Amino acid sequence: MIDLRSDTVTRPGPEMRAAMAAAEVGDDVYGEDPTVRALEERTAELLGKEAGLFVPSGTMANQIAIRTHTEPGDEIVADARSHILLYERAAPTALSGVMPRLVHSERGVFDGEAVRGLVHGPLPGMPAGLFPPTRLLCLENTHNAGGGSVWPLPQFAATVREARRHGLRVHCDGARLWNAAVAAGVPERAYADYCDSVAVCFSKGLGAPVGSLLAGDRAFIDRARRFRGMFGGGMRQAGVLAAAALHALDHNRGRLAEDHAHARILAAALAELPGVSIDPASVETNILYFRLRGMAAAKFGEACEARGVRVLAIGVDTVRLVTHLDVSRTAVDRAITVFREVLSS
Ligand code: TLP
Repeated sequence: MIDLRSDTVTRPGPEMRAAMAAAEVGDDVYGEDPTVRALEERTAELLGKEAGLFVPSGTMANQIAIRTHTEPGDEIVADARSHILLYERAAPTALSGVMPRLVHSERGVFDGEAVRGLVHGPLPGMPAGLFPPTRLLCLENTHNAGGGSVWPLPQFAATVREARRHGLRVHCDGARLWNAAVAAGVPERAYADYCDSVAVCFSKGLGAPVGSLLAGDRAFIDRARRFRGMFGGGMRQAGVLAAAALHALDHNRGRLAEDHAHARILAAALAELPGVSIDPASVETNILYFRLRGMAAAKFGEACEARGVRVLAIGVDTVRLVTHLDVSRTAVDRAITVFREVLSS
């Protein structure tokens, strides 16, 4: 089976499993797991931050960040189709009691003006303290629902600058910051330098089975540790998982450009097929979306699955494909053959 639903579907290979089996471990809630510590230090350094906190998932990393930056009754600003607002089960309201204010953008990438428009200014004649404080800006890079889009670094910097002007703190959902860095040709920390906190995932393009990390300054991470415990994310001998993440950093970060090339090949082939709408030029990293005319996405998905290719029917007429470690060039060619068969049958 060729699984193009997500880059979360990768399975650890023999070398990664060997690294996991050999990991030195301890009770991480006591701070005694040397492999977790090594991962936290290494990733924080890579992101140019003082400290890191290993957590089970990207969702938890984002939600701990929101809880740590805010107090109930605050507002946060995020793209309307950000993962934080679209796919995290209303956690910002349920767990942090914050009010989300939405930026409506084309591909999840916007500018300072959009932020400025959502921050309340003092209004003469209105009571002081009428509006809740707007505390946090959340940016996503790459942007999943935006089609794996990459923030151009100067635009990222300018948007953050405007947010700072209004006293906002800044969190980056960098589940796929690795991909953004490769596509933009800059180190991850070039983006991270502008942010107070960054969440990165090891379980997506990097191919580890589990694990994400939240990075920030020491005081932020100390406070975040409290909320990791509150949200049930304290793990014990988590070194077996951290070892997989360290292995992923060493071996799988350097190959992400291959996934991006595979996504471009898929997009170019799809653009030639009847009944498919896709702009190949919009494919910047390892995620692509296309629309179908004349066939429901779910039906397309079933027909592909019957031929050994899994895709994600993400809407009535929209399909998502994600390339990753376990999708070879041969698999890409096979998937294209299957798409052609299904759409011409
Ligand atoms: N995204 C998953 C699904 O939830 C949609 C996927 O298959 O793409 N931030 C971003 C930008 C993400 O894409 C994801 C996962 C997360 C956070 C959450 O990570 P996990 O699944 O580890 O909680």
